[in-house]
Amino acid sequence: MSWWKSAVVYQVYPRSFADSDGDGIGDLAGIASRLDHVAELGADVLWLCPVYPSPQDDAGYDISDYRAIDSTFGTLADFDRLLAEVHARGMKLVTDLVVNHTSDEHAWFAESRSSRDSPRRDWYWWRPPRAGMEAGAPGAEPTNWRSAFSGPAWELDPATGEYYLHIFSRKQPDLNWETPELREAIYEMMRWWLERGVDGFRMDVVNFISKDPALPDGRGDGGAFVSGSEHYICGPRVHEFLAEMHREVFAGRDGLLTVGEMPGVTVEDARLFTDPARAELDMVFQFEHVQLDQGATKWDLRPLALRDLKASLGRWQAGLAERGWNSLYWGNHDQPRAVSRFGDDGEHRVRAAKMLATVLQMHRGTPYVYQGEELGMTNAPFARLEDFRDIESLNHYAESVAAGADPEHVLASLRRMGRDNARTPMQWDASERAGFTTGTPWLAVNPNHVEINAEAARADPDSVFHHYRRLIELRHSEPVVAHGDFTMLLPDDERVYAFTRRLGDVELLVLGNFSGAAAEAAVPSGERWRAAEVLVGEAPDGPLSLRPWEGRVLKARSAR
Ligand code: TEU
Repeated sequence: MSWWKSAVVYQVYPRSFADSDGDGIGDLAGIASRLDHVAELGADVLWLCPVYPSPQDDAGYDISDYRAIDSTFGTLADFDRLLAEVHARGMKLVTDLVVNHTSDEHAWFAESRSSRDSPRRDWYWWRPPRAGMEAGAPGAEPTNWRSAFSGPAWELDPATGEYYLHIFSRKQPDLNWETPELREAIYEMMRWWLERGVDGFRMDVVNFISKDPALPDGRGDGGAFVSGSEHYICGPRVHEFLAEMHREVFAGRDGLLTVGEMPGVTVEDARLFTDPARAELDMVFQFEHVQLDQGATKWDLRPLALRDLKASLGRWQAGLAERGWNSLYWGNHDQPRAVSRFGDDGEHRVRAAKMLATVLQMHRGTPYVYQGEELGMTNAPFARLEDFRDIESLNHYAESVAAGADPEHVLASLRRMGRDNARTPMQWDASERAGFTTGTPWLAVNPNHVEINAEAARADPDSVFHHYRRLIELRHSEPVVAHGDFTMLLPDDERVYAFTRRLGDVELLVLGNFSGAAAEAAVPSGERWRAAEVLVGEAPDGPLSLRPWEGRVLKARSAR
């Protein structure tokens, strides 16, 4: 029963959605008070980023207790109320499951680090210093792996003289999934949330959970430390673990959605993860299309070539056509704002935001809308380092400036790629704090909220918001959108994104102009399409003529 094939997911980043108590940080009661916005959009599922107790070293992705709510966000009673409110609107609630690592303040880690013979020692990855070296000496880390948040992926615990592995911050020690008791504890916790009524999980970096237990050094020459990710991305037991999780947690339960976040996953692996016959996950988030404008690291900015975008997304469409399923996204809490990154956030902002929505939502797969995307929210005008909050950006700045990089150059890349762009408060109205809080927001409100906000968007029938609403409605009412096949057209066109979808005798042609100049879509069977019905958008200059950043969907019936 794949109900999620015709569903659209709306992602809520709780810190930045709505603050009910004036402390400047969003909370569960705030989300509950704004649910009608999501319901009106027509979303079927709400994905809630982590709200568990956390020292907030990585904005909640460092969890210190899996079965409670951080007091910043509210209480378990608030969670239950939110869940009931979501269900009352006919929507489902999917929570974030972060089980590649915990916080170093989780009771499991406290026990694990307490001594070398702690019964929970093997719940994390502990290793002695590199052979022949003194603990704490430069280069004595057990492997040369780098942390995703700069510096080595190992931290020395002086009390026991061993290092623990942390792929993310040093306050996010990696769990050791080789230990059966740890896996059982996680499954039990997941069942606890399902019994509470949640409808599934978005699983954080879940393709990192199986490491090569030999922990070999990483390959390549990036200086003293290299990624090492070839030893933990889709590691040797990852399919086994996810199949086991499915048996232990999901088997026999209906109506759920599971999506694995998987940096570095290939199409071939994704097909295995999402093949229903294998019973692992419903879908995965892949990262290829959000790395095409990046070089060796995410801070290495490169212009995006539309041909590369089409080649990549087209390959994913083809690769998961027969077996498996795609999730579709332009942005989330880790990515810059879509309209600023892939479109135009100046003169053509509204048209570009609509075009991006049209193109993405008409792909085959389950679309994810990140909060504010439905308003065409943009990147933020961060001026100085002090304007940023994210650990990834702050650590990267400190490391590269210490290594001699030009601070202005580093700041420029933070402005473009930094995760705080996606995390500025949701823009509800034109008032001073955008209707997000009555206090001081934890991250500054984008000054453009006076123009870009939900209140204005809902009042304007031509807004980005109403465009999203119509696209979601279309997915619900036109079976070809969810179930049709997919054919990419014009792979070499540098400006026009074009593809068809077909189911039975219904065919859609989807067009997007990824440029600031007018463009003609030179698609095959042009005559037929010129006579077709305009299903989404307008066509003042003709069905195949696109204004700057314009998107469109045409519908035809074949005579077969
Ligand atoms: O992100 C995983 C991830 O690999 C990246 O998207 C990450 O955000 C980083 O920018 C790499 O450059 C997930 C969460 O979505 C993210 O918010 C967490 O920080 C991370 O895992 C650790 O839990």
